[in-house]
Amino acid sequence: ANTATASGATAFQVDSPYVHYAEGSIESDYLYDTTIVSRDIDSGKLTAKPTKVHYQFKTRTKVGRVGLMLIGWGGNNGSTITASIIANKKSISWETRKGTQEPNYYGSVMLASTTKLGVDENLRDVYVPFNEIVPMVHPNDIVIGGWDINSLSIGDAMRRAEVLPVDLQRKVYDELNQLKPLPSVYYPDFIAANQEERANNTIGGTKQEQLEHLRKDIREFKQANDLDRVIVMWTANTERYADILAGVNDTADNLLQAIATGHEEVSPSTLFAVASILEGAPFVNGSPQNTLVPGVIDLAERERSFVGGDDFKSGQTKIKSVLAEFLVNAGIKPLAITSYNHLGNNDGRNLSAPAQFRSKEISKSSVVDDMVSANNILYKKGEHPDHTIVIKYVPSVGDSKRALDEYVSEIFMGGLNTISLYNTCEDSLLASPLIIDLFMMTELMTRVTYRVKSDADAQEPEWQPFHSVLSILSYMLKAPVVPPGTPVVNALAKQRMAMENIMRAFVGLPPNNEMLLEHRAF
Ligand code: NAI
Ligand code: DG6
Repeated sequence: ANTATASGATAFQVDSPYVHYAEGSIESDYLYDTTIVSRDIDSGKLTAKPTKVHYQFKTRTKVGRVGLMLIGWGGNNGSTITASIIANKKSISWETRKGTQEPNYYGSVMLASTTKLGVDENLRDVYVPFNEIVPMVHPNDIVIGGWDINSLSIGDAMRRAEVLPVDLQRKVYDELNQLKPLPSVYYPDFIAANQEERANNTIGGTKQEQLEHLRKDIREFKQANDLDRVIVMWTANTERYADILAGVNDTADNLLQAIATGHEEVSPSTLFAVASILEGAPFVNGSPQNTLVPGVIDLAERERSFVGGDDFKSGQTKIKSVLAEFLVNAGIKPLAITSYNHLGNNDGRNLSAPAQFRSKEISKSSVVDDMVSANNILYKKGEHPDHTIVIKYVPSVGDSKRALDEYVSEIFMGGLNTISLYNTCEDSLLASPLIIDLFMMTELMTRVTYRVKSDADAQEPEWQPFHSVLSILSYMLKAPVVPPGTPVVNALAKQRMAMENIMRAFVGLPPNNEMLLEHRAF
């Protein structure tokens, strides 16, 4: 079913006076229910006031031709996702020890999961594919390109990655071998020294010239493939953190000036983010480093372009954002979360350097913060479980990452509960569907505008895009970047619910909840 769906397919039409299917767009009127809480200063008593905000959403329905440019295209993720999309698009199956394997998009929330639309006349649940709530781009219809500091063709990169089964590699090799990554920006100081031998496909010149070069690459890719939109995503090596320096990368103007003067704290990934923003191409950071420095966010806001990040949330952290939420919401107090990883791919090799490991350690560590701070019965202000992250490079396990986790929690009457997990998986087969989901969700957000209506308005407010920082991508990211001053949500179920219910709002449907009153109150 996945391979047959095309961009823009929807599973249903909404029958409501608050939803209007116009030529080229869907418009919805939506009452957002929220609860405003105030605290009496003297008594400390809380008052909760139900409040409704009237939003209108407009979703352009024409998806058009969309491109995805990957930075680090020749890496394990880049080559795996490219090969897999070709296999899906052309329905290329391959032989395994267990028989013939068909391509699929398992692991993609958008393409391989469903969401409850409502109930039928017999009060039975009706589910639809997640990507058919509103028109979305389908990966089978996209054009992929990108950059890599290594010149290997994507066919040879796929072989080097040792991720996909050999029979599939054989079947897609010729097509992938035609694909060559564009030269990229390489500053040795930002990635591990052990990556130096890969850097044979680089752009020379000053930082300013490199910025212009990358902008031209995006423009030319768009023109050459007759694209309506391009989305740029960093799936290259993890960089070290850039220092945040006043006057350098703290504001849009300072950052542009720092590039013009070739300041050393502007990283390659930040340069790509700036190039994308200036070309109006959404940029997503799939690695943990602080690419989206304040100057990048400022620039994105100013240019009304989209950015998202940080760090694909694939296995261990995804489970953590489920398990920690379960424990804390069950009234169980995690005391220590200890996570080990070992892996043998090039990502693991790069992460064996301390500065690059530190970036990953930061993004993997933040994931339980919101759950802990939401429960002041279990945790006093400032209290936090011990949280330890270890990553080791073990070449012989290749892309098959091992993750070992131990959760020690305090339970009833001072008892202790220890949960141990052991997870083995091809890392790039977990990450690749996240690239698709990030791409699809980001693309959708380029076609949506909203306005808030109020009876006091003398005239209609202007339609405007969502905030430049796409926090709606949080489900797919380990350390979600959110609009300045807004809350970070790490809990996986909440993150999925946000995507689902915001998409439902675009077609005027109320949020899904599990009240099931039709089954409980009759
Ligand atoms: P990889 O090491 O196989 O691929 C990275 C590619 O980036 C390499 O081909 C390298 O030559 C290239 N590269 C390095 N610097 C570059 C630059 N400045 N411009 C263009 N290309 C550059 O790594 P893999 O496994 O594909 O992972 C990619 C990134 O995604 C890593 O940062 C990793 O930490 C992150 N990630 C991966 C996850 C996974 O499950 N595989 C999950 C979460 C994050
Ligand atoms: C080892 O930690 C390598 C990393 O790139 C991870 O594989 C990646 O960040 C995925 O991490 P997680 O915690 O989402 O499985």
